[in-house]
Amino acid sequence: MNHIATTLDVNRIRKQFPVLNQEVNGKPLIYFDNAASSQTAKVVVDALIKFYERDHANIHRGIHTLAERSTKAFEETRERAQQFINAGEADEIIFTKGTTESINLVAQSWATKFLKEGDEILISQLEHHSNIVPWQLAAEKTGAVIKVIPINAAGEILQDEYLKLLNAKTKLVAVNYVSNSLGTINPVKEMITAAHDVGATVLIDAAQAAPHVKIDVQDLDCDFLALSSHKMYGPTGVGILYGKRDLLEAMPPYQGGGEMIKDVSFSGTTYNDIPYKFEAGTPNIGEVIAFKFAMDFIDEIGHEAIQEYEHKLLLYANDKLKKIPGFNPVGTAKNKASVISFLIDNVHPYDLGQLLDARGIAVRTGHHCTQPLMDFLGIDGTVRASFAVYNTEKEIDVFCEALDNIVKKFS
Ligand code: 7TS
Repeated sequence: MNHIATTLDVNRIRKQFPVLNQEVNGKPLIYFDNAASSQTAKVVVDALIKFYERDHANIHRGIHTLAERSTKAFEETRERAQQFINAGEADEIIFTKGTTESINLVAQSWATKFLKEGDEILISQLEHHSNIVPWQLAAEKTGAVIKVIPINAAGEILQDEYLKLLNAKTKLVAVNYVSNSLGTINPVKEMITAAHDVGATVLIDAAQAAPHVKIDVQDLDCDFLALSSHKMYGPTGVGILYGKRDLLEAMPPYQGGGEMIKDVSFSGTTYNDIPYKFEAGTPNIGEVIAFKFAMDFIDEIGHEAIQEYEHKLLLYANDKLKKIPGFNPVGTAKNKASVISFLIDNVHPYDLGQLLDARGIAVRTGHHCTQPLMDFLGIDGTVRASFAVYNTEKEIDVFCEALDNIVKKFS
């Protein structure tokens, strides 16, 4: 692998993202909507093109050369993902279409088998709808009850309150590693240990953590972990569910169809071993294959270098933004990823989003699929700028200058 230098060289990294070299509304594009979806690295796009131009065949089903090629590359991504999150074995990696599907898989398969009336599911006030609604559906089916771990005004989970909520009835704790709306990095390792002390199973929503933080599922000792490729410079339509082998083996299938069976007859069907038991039907083969290159891309730069660089961008932006009249940060946790949510006095977030877009700057506005969090904060939404490894201080300068101009127009 020789695309990226071992130390972070942003100019070299930007060469992997030709999409950034374009004008939007007559201005150079500044892409600060990375928490929603990051841009796709060229090595990933090249792998996708190669698959569709040369290797396309269905997997696990044919003995012809193309089928063998695609099956081999598909399974290589599983091994790469195992390595990327340090899972004990590749069979503990299930391909899904993203974090949402990974969580729904656990909520439908594990939860409906193992939860019963009166059991408690703990989630935090910080969760994305994808880590709320599947549990509401599971609670409706099983009679389990959802309890919410409170947070403080800075957007940090109140650990004392969390410990108080844990009890013998707690069967599942499902929390995010990094908050998409506020960027809070949660102390998930400690939270997992405390949950295990009362015998609870833990799912970590790592959708926002995966591009920024080194994930080690064995060190964390989480039972399940979910992530999405499209937030990691990879293709859309691919995600991972990591699960410990004993849990996955005890779970019923999530969907029925081809590939997830051993034998089918009208008198009964026997299911395949993990991970195939949970991979019914033809998956996003090319996208899974290309996802490997996204993990290579991240690992070549290195999580340490990524975190250091992005933290520098965060501090730089914080420093400049606080000088803008009427700027109010939303979410000021001590331990934060490179996400800045904010409001500006007397300017609606939606207007800000549009006026920034008119200047070529992409940010996200709204509730960011965290309505319960917005309710807690007493707001409808925020403007969110989220930085990736290809963003620069110069872009932050242009962004702050644009905001300053917009604010002046409104005052
Ligand atoms: N969990 C978290 C913490 C997320 O940030 C997201 C997506 C999801 C789950 C769902 O991921 P998906 O890949 O299955 O869609 N977050 C966002 C966001 O902040 N803006 O757009 C999508």
